[in-house]
Amino acid sequence: MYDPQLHHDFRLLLSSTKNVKPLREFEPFSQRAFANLSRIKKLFNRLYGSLDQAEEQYWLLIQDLIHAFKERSLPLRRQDLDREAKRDWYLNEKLVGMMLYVDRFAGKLSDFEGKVDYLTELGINWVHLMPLLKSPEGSNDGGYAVSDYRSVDERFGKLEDLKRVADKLRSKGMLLTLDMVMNHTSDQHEWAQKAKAGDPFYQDFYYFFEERFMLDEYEAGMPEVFPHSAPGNFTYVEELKKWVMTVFHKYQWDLNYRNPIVFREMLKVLLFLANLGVDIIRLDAVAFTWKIPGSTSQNTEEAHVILQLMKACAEVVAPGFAFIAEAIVAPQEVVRYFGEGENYGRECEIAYNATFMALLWDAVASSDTTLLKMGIEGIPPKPKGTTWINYLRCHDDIGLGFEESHLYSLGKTPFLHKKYLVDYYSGNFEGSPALGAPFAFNPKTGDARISGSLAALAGLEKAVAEQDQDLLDQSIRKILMLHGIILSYGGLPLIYYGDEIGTGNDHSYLDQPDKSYDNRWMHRPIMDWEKADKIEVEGSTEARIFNGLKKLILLRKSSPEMADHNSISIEDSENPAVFAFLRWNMEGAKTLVISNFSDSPQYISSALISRCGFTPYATMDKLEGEAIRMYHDLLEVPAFGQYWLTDLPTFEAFQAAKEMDKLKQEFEWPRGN
Ligand code: OTU
Repeated sequence: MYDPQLHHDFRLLLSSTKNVKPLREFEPFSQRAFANLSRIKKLFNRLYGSLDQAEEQYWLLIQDLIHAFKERSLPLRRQDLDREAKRDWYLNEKLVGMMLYVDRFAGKLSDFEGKVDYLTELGINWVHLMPLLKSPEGSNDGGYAVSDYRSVDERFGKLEDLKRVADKLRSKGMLLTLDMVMNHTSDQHEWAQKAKAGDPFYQDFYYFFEERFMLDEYEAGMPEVFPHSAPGNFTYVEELKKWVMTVFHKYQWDLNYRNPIVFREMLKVLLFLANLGVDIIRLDAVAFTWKIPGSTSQNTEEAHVILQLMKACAEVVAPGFAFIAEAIVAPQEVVRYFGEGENYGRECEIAYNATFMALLWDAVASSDTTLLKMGIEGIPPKPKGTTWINYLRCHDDIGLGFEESHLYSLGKTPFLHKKYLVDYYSGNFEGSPALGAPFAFNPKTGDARISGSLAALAGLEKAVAEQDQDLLDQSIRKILMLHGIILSYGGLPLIYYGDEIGTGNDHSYLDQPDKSYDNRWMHRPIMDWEKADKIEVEGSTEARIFNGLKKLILLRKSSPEMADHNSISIEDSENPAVFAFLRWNMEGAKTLVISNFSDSPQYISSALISRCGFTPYATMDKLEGEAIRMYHDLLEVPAFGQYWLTDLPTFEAFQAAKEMDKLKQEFEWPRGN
């Protein structure tokens, strides 16, 4: 929107800011600013318009943007322009991610550099390095309690090391994700320390209450995130004789975004991380950032405005910088983080598909994909240009909140079904091969979530311990089948470190007082590199999983229909144990992914294949690279088996492809082609 006064003032501000010469270099920035200034103002005023300092703070914010752009390196500015032209750089079928703790995976950042080849060997070209900014020794929630957003914790090295890693990844064409812990700081952060020392300016950075009754209205509506280890949402600060809001642990103080200075400070942190060379930022706990007394204080309108405003500002400074919303909330709520209404598609580009993840685990425990299908269909459509992170495991627990009406319609009682799943994955159910554990059991509600590594939940750990060959084979198939799904389902696959070699639970956390209260540490292993070496041993469990995954990754990358343009349809397999979906693109490429969630072979009819536009007897499975064989119009899907079905190339097409290959080898294509 054209706003002459705003634009005039902006020009004035820019030209009076030091070191913005040559102005020519600021051209793309100014253009983007002109396009966004009024929107930024509108969003800013929705949060802060009623404050006396609103106008002043708005211009300070704009000045922050100028400074941040000034700090942005030339290669990153150039990359921004490229990415603006290729808006779908993060929707790509070529992208495959892994998340890992640098210290637990490799040691220091400098050691991590030496492990990058291991990742590329698997086909990983995007890494999420879990929290590595400065955080207190001892309890720090795995780094999600940051005490300094501008330095790297010495456990990992120095800021210089992080910059070097970022550069190295970029030079290899790999993407980097870091966390932005935006809802809270550590109680050791300078702001918290100053607040504790009595400085009212910094007390305003947090939610403080002098009397208990003042917070009761907040507390009444707020659920507890860690009821077992951190009950309640407030902590008494003895020094001040005041209560401070602590939704997570008592050492994680919730930031008060009602204060525009907090917003600005956190935006500066965000842009600082962008300027380090982070490509995609994971915004932690985005659902929690704006509290309203009496409400759950999650997913509030204002929490969305905060993100929209951050996005609009980031677009001006660093348009090649994407946001992941870490909102582990109901599907109707998650999609709102992509932006809705006039902000449709203008909030976060990426969000965790936690519902899909939990539904997959439900289907595994039930050998039945009905709830999975219903659940997916219940996820509202997302805007084009946005995408999911599809994952099986991460550093957190698995929440089991399913749509209750779906469960009732299947004749299941939500509470009992959840209990079944918790028992199943804790190995407390007859016949369950799982070795996980309940997480955050809440005696008040009877609620619980699940901890445990993929290998533990899928039965592999038990198979190894009991030397049960059948169970071993079965769990490897299960692990590959599940990965095959996240690698082909619409979105970005994110593999959890250690899962590529079937790492089991790690119980060493129990001896560490800073971790023993939190059993999520059982699935945050110290990487066992001797085990990883076994990927070279033919037939070993590690080799079977690693190579199986590698193949799936290669196949994803060579199937352009795997790029996420909302091009997916869930298909009716007419067999509850079998999950089927079709991926396609506008150029006519398509793949039908069929997965069997049971431990016995299942059959699907050729009608499914025909319905998806294939000729049943001229269809091949990309995974095996051969034509499928059907008997009496039925296709057998082995126990925990999977197909990626596509057209069998005709003899002519095959010949033509061969010719093409020959041609490619004989000619060197002219440059620039
Ligand atoms: C996130 O968690 C992180 O992933 C957790 O590791 C942190 O403990 C937490 O934030 C605090 O920083 O906020 O939006 O196990 O699923 O706390 C959801 C519970 C979150 C997590 C939940 C999640």
